[in-house]
Amino acid sequence: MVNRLTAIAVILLNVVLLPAAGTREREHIVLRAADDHELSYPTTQGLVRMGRLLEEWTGGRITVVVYPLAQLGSERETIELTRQGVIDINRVNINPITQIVPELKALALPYIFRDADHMHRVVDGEIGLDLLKTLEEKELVGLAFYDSGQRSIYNSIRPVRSPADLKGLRIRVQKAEIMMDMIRALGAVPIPMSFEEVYTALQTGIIDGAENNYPSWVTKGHFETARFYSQNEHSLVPEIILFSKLSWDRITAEDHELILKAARESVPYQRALWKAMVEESIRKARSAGCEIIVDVDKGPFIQAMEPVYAKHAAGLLPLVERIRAVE
Ligand code: GTR
Repeated sequence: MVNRLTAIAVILLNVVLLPAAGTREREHIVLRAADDHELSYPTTQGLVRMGRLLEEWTGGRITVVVYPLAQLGSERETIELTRQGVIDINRVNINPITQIVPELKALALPYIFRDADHMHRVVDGEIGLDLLKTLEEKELVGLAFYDSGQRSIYNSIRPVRSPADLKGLRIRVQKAEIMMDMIRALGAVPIPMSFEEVYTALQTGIIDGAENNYPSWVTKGHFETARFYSQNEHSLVPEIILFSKLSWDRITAEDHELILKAARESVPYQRALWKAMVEESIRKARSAGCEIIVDVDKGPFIQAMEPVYAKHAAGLLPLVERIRAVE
C-alpha cells in the first residue's frame, strides 16, 4: 500500500529530479519503475535492461530505479500513481488497463490471436502503434509490449477438461470486467482481487483457483495449492510498459527518443527470457507433482465466449477485424 504522505513526498522529489523540458536538461534524471513480479522475472528484468541501456547511452545522466514485487502498490493502484506522475515507468498487464482504455480490450479478447506469432505481428506492427497512442488521453504514454504468454485456468479441486468441469468453482481474476465476464461465461464464479492476495486466498480456500500463465502460477507459489493446470489458453493478452504523461512532459524530446529506443530494445531480451521461463516453470510444477492438462479441447471454451464478444467487442469491430486480418 502506498500511503498519501509517501506519494506526496515522491511527487515533490519528482519535481526536483525532473527538470522542465528545455531547462537544466543536463541534470540527472531518476525514473522510478514499477513491476509486480520479483526482480528475476522476465518483465522486471526487461525494465532493468532498459535502465542499463539508458544509463550507458547517457553516461549515467538517466537512471532507472526498478521497484519489484508491487512495492509501489498493486497493479490497479500503480496505474493511477503513474497517471498522477508519482511513478514514471510502469510495467503492467493489459487486462487492468482495459478499465480505462477500452480500445485495449481488443488485445484482451478471448482467443483473439491464433498463436504467439500472430500476437507479435499485431503488437509489433501498425495496430500496436495505434493502440499505444490511445493511452495519451489517459495521462499515459505507451512505450512497448512485453510477452505474457497464454493465460489458462488452474485450481485446487479437480482437473478441468471442459467448461462443465468449472461449474461453481471460485476463480480469482484481475480487477477487469472483461476477465470477470470470461470466467462467468465459462460457468465459474469470478472473484476479483489483487495479485498479491491470491497466494493466501488459495491457501485458506477463499478461492478454488485462478487463471494465469505458467510463470505466474509457479513464481507466486499458487501451484503449491492449485495443483491442476488446464491449458485452455483463453487469453494471450500481452504486458505493456507505460510512462507517466506528466513525467514525459517534463523531459526533452531528445530523451523521449532515447527512452522509446531503450524500451523497444528491451523487448527481444524480455521475450527470450520469457520463453526460457515458461519451460522452466512447467518443469518445476511437474516435478512438484502438479497435474498439467495439455490436451484440452478448446472448442467448447471458444463457443462459451460468445457473450464476452457480444459485450466487449461490439464497439471495436473494425479493430477486431484488423487484428484477425493480420497474417
Ligand atoms: C501476470 C502479470 C501481472 C499481473 C498478474 C495478475 O501474468 O504479469 O502483472 O497482472 O498476471 O493476474 O494479477
